[in-house]
Amino acid sequence: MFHWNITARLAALGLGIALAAAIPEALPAGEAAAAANSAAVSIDNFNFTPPTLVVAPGTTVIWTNADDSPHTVREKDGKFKSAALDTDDTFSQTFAAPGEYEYFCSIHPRMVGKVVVKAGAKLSSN
Ligand SMILES: [Cu+2]
Repeated sequence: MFHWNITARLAALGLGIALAAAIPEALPAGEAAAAANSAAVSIDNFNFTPPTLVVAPGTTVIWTNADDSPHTVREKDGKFKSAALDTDDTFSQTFAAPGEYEYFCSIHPRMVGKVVVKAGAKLSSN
């Protein structure tokens, strides 16, 4: 009779994980400019304020829901749309192309607003 005393040794796996985490040290100039150029729309008391916002191309518009009710921000042709925003939630959209962007709240369609993007527009202050 043979008794096979087998020692199973797990070879340590040499996992050569090459973490190619290329983290850019600086944003491209265009993104930095966009980040610096932002405008705010408040959603309060079932209104978008200001109802019409005029911005320069490249501006990021940030909507903040200051209401207790959920709201959405939805462009009428679906160019952009937010998820339902709860209180204090925000939605951002950067506008590169000049034009008029009408939007509404899909939960309360009577709530409407507009972003006008045109070259040379001053940054609106609320
Ligand atoms: Cu709403």
